[in-house]
Amino acid sequence: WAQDCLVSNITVKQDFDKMRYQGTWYAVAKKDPVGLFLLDNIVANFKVEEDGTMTATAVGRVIILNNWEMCANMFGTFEDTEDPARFKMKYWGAAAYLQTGYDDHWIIDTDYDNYAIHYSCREVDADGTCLDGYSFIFSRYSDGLRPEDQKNVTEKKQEICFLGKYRRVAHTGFC
Ligand code: ODT
Repeated sequence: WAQDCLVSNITVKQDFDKMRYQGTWYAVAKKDPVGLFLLDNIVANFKVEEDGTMTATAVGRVIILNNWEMCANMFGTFEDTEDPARFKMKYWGAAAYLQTGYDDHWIIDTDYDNYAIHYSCREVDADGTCLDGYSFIFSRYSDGLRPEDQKNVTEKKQEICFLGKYRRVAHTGFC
């Protein structure tokens, strides 16, 4: 199977169910974008509002204004698209000096109870591959993925062409 790494060929979770995705997810690994923001101790909490909109809060350690280390409190709303696993995420911080943005937010795969793989390509190159993107591997458990989920997660990392580009996300209790 020849891999072309085209963003338009990336497949996502079939029939994604945002109700089952709700609750707490711990980032266990991250592929950073250009100008990375969230460093570690990243925990997201997803919810579906009464009107059906998915929203999330996230915390994580960040360094702002060259050397100030803090926990960022972030908020996001997820706009639905024609594909239930592809959203547009509008995000902002509790404080004005935190990042704001509008990113793709794709759920590549999840079993809802243990692991999830999130993907965002911010800039598609002229050849259709991703020039600047980020990805989170989430676990329902702060101490990492279950051994039985690791093979599948590794395969998905390869399918989104980010294999080898992840770093571990520590949970030290900072946030
Ligand atoms: O950290 C980076 O370098 C890029 C990512 C910045 C996005 C932070 C947005 C948080 C918004 C609220 C929470 C949502 C949870 C999302 C899950 C995955 C993406 C952060």
